[in-house]
Amino acid sequence: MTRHCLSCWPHRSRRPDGVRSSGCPGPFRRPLAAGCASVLIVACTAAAPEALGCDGCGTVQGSVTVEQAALRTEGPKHDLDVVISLDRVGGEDPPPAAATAEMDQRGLVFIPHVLAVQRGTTVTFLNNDNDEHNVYFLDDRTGETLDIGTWGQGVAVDHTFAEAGTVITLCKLHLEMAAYIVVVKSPWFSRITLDPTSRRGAFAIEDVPPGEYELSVWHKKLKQKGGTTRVNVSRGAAVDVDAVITKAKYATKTGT
Ligand SMILES: [Cu+2]
Repeated sequence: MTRHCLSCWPHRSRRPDGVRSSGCPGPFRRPLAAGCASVLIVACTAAAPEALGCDGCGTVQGSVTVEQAALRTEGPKHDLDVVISLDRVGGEDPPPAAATAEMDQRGLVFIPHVLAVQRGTTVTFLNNDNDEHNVYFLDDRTGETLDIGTWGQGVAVDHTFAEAGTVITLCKLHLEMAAYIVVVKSPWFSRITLDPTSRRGAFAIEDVPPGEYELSVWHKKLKQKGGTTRVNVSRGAAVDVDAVITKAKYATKTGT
């Protein structure tokens, strides 16, 4: 997450006619303050992830099942979204992607409710309501907040998430609005929606280079039972992982 870089806030506004204008003039062109150097690097030097379409890559696939926990299965803030991600063990993740994603505000709801992106991704925040909306971030780990502004219908503001972590996304004008941006380190991740009846969902992460990884399962309320799972991907192989998420008190790793 790009925290508190207000002097070089890398957002742009999009006018209702669709033409982007600079709401923070020249953040990518002028010299940045020292604390913002990482923003410039992320924006300008990101390379295509090596994972995409690589020879000999494997697939990590499987399922996520809920145990011993109730789930909200309906409404815009349901509990069915899960993010599965892989972190390479003892090696570098590919450089942050210069990717883009969108989060809309429509009908007083953030859409999607859970957005997963690789660090370095620029998210465009849209407003498709007649009302003004605000966007501010609450870092789930540090408790730090960042308000990126309030704007009306048809305007869009970009924000680049440079650090991995969970960013709770809120609107100061509509306290019922909430979303989660799950910023992961690597390009190997998948967001799935659990089936509300079976409380289970399948996932497949493709184009994973051979090597060792830690598989993490993120859910806004529940924890991965036993903690992260070590996964070894062989050349061209598919690895099956069946993960469980449950209440934190049941998730603690035992017997180790
Ligand atoms: Cu709002």
